[in-house]
Amino acid sequence: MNSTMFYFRVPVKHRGKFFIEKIRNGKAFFFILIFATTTTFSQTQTRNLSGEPKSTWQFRKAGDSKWLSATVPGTVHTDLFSNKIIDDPFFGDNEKKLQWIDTCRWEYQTSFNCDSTLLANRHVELQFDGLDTYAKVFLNDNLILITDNMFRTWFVSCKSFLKEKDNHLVIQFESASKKGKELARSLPYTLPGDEKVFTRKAAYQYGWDWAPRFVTCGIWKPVKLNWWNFFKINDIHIVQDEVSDTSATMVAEVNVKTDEPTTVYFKMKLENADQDSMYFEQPIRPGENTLNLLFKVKNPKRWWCNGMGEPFVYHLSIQCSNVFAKSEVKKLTFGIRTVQVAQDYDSLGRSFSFSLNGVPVFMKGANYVPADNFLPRVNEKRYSEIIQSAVDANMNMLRVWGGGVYEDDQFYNLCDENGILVWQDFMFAGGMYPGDSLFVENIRQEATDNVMRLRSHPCIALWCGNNEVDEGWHNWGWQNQYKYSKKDSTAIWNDYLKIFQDVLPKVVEQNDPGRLYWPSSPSIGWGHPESLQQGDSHYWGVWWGKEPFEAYKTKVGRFMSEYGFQGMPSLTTFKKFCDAKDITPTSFAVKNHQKHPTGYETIQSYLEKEYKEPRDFEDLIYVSQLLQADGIKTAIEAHRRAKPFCMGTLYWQLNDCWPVTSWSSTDYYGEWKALHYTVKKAYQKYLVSPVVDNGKINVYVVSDGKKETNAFLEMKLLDLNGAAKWSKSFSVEILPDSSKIYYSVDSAEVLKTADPTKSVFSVKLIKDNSVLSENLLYFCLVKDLKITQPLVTYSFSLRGSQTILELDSKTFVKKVFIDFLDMKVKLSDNYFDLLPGEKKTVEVESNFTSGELTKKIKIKSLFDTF
Ligand code: BMA
Repeated sequence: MNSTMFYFRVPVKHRGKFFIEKIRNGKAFFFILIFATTTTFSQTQTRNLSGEPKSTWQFRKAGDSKWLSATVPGTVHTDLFSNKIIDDPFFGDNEKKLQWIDTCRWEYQTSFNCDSTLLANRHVELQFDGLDTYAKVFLNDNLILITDNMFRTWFVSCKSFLKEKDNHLVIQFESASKKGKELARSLPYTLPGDEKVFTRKAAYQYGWDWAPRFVTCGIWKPVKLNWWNFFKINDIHIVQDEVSDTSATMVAEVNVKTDEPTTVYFKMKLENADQDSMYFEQPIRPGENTLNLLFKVKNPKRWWCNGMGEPFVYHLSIQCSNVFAKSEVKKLTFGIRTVQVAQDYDSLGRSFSFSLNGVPVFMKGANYVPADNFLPRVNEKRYSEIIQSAVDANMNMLRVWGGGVYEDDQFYNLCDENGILVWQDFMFAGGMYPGDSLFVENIRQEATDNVMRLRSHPCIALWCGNNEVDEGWHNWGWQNQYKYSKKDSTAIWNDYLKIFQDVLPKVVEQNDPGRLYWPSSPSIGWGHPESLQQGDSHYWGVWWGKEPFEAYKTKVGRFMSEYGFQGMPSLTTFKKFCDAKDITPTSFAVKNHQKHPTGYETIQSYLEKEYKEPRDFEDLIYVSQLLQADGIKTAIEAHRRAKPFCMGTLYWQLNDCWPVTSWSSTDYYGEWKALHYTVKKAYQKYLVSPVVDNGKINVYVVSDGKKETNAFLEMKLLDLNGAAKWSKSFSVEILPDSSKIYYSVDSAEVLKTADPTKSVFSVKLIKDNSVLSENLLYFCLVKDLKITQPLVTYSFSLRGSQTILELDSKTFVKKVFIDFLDMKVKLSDNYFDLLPGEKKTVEVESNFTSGELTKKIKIKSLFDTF
């Protein structure tokens, strides 16, 4: 494209709205002049006060005379820790000793200069991206802001309070838990959820069944100083209008604020598309103006989720100008895609099926919880490791759970770039909320701030009102527990309806129309049969209900948004929060790093059924991980086999906020538990899944592929020395987007006289010499398998630049665990069964040489725990 195209304003009416549309040529020279020469007042500038040039922030306990150095963004706990006032909050049972922190008031201060040019601007404002939670902000002794919601962004016009030298900014934090308790006392009844439901603060920080209680406070997001003269761009929202293969019509909804009538000009450029800059012109009125700039993207590339294609993200730059001034260049991204949720009535209930760009997609993923109790510690590297672990495990969706936070922009950017759709909860979980007008207004603002911040991300799939609030109210016996009168009960439920059926859906409708608002997850509690016929389900019959893993095979709903089982983190992780002498099941440290009231007992009761009693703590860790992986594998495969009845599975939970025994598949330090390797295989595009049903072995193949493909199905019954006792292979035409039994046989016919305790049924789906999916089926409990002393041999080699670890054994090996202890090593597979005579290839990613790896490697298998 050689010539530059220039456009000027012609408001056109389209679908009831006015758009500013491009027109060829016209005022070409004028536009060039505007953007090339308007430099007099380069305006809308921002300075980050958080850490400039190095942190000048200090903090102290209210009433103390001494100020200590602070990190902003940060939290009071991490500041106390880095000043060596407290020990590591995560270590041992320090949590118990640190509860005094949240009963105190804390103060932060900094000072900064503003040069005369800055002060000459008509507008100067302070922007607080996140204050946790009850704060009073003073600028040069003037109270300029009072806050009560950590999820909101606050802007304060402050020019009149500023001077050139030594501006003193002080932020005082009240105790959120005290404030919550005080608010709770103002109601005539007790709300489930204690003080936390009164405070708009991340609920998990009050303690959860996987989180410690650290009700922290502080300046948890950046503080900025903004200044401008003539106009300010408040917001840019990219909306998709019409899309065909050759063209997409998009609208940049730009919100601009001005003092005086003026004409603004926009220069817009798609940075990563072969298209010319676009120019727009529009007179604006004093106050806020929303301008709809219509633009086209030629031959648009769609955004696809992981496994379906490229998650293509467009990079757009926008600059605004009038004849006196121009704004900084704003950079933003967007994707071209549609996401819908079909809820069609059928003979079995009502579907719940996501489709992307009109194509139904089975959702494979997990629930995401905040990655730290002290959120400012989560940096871009940590976010990318977490999202990468989702991508590596073949996921296409994460649910941002409602007891945490609306995540940082970096999280959503990474989801956009990696094709991970986000089920976004609003931040309400497991309690009932007050409904007074102040509280409701606060929520409305919070929801508006966050919907506006996140709506242009292609990853956002739906907005969900809350986590387990509806379920709790209807199924957890709160009415009896709190002895509500009929009147109280009605009042509490009406408050629920106000927030989740009125305020939040309206915020979504107004700010992100077209995106589904789903009031509560799950839509129906797991005790009710209807929960498996419609909506999304949290199935906790396994774990909370103590039902066996087998129950996962039948308790399959339309969209499984939660289910889970705990596994312990690795010994390396235990060593990071425990003294060696405390690594015992009964130590305070180990007990404190299990937050479920009967967590270890529940693990033990399932373990006894399936496994032999582990010899020691190290074995317990390993076996607990195997158990967790067995359970969730059973669930995931059942969910996928039930496609298209079931169209999604998100297990509980992907990650942790501290080192703990929990339902997570990757721990606080990013280490993969056995479960995560298992998920990676269970979420492959093609899944071969053998299952015994009514005396028959049914071999399913599940395909998430959009095209028919042929492959080779190879099945064998092997004894534990590798001798084939039965075999069958044939080619199969795998139907697109399907789940189907491709082979069914009486298990007696396969087993014949074989000893079930010495047999394994192996099934492989092979295409062009590579294995698309493989799986094993056993005919007895793990503890009854007659496994013998394994003899694993292994070697490292290089394939190109890729380090390869090859393993084999003459006898069957159950659950090979390759351990490099404290060395950071990423493996393509781990915790697998090794069949006699079959070579297993594992890709190894690390900064170590083969020699170093050989020195450190430890190989363990289940036999070693007997
Ligand atoms: C689910 C979640 C969390 C909880 C988890 C494990 O219901 O929504 O509230 O941590 O169960 O108990």
